[in-house]
Amino acid sequence: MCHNGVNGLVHIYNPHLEGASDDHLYHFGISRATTDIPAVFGDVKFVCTGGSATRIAMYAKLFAVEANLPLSENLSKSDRFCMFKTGPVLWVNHGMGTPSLSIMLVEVIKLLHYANATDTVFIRMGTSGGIGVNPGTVIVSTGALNGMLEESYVQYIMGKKVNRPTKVDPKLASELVETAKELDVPVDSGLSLCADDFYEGQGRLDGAFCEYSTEEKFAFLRMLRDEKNVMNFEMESTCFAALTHRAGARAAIVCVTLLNREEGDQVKVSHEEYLEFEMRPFRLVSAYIKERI
Ligand code: R2B
Ligand code: URA
Repeated sequence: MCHNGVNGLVHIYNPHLEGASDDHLYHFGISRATTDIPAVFGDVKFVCTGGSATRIAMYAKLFAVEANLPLSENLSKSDRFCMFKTGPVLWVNHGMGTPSLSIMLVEVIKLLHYANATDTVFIRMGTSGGIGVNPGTVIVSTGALNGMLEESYVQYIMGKKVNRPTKVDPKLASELVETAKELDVPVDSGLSLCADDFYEGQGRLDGAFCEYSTEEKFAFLRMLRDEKNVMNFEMESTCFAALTHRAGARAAIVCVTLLNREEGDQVKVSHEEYLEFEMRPFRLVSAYIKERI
C-alpha cells in the first residue's frame, strides 16, 4: 500500500504504516478510521495552498462562485490549518516557514494517498520580496534555493543532515507564465530563495539584529540576481518543492512580490494595493485550473 507513486497516485514510502488500520492526521483532526477518506477526497486534482488561513478561505469561496462548484465547510477539525474543498480543488493554508508547511504537506500527502487521488497537482500561492522587479510582479519559480544557495531542502534526521532535491515541474511553470501573460498579470520567472527567517536570513537591514553593512546587503542582492538568477525571497519553496517531488506529484510556486528589495526592506504597500497584489497569484492559478477541470 505504501509504495504507490505509480498510476499517478500520491506516493508515500513508510513501511511502518503498512497494514495499519488507522492513522490520525493530528493537525487536521481527520482519522482514517472515522472518515471515508476515498469518498471525500478521492477526486482531488489540485491542492492550492498559501500561508494565511483567511486568504485561503477567501480564495476557496471565490473559486466556488467563479467555477460554480459547491464550497465545503472547513474540513479541518483543528485550528492549526484550514481546509476547504470545491469539487476537485482542495484549499489548505500552511502557515509561515518550512516547519509549519512540512507538517501540513506530510498530512495532506498521506490524506491524498489514502484517498487514492490520482494526478494531483500542488500549487503554492504566496507573497515574497522581489529582487529587481516592480512590486506586484508575480514570480513563477523555476526552482528553490536554500540559505546556502543550493537547490536542496535540508532535513535534520536523527543527528544527520539529509539533503532533498527541490524540483518543480518546468512544464507547469511555463504554462502558468503563459496564463499570466494572457490575463495581463505582470509575471516573471526564476529561482526563489527560501529563507528560514524574514530579517537576517533575507539580508534585511531592519531586523532587531544586523551585523553586515548596507554595501554587503546590496552586493548580496546583486550576486543573487546576476549570478544565480534569483528573483525573490520567500520562506517555504524548498520544502514545498522537495516534499511534492518525493510524493511524485507535479508542483508549482507562484508568489507575488510585495516590494523590490533593491529599493528597501520594509513592506509598506497600502491596504488597497495589498488586496490587489494578493489576488494576482489567485487570478492566474484559478484561470489555469478552471480550464482543466
Ligand atoms: C512570504 O511571506 C511570509 C513572511 O511574511 C512567508 O510565509 C513567506 O514565504
Ligand atoms: N515574504 C517574504 O518572505 N519576504 C518578503 O520580503 C516579503 C514577503
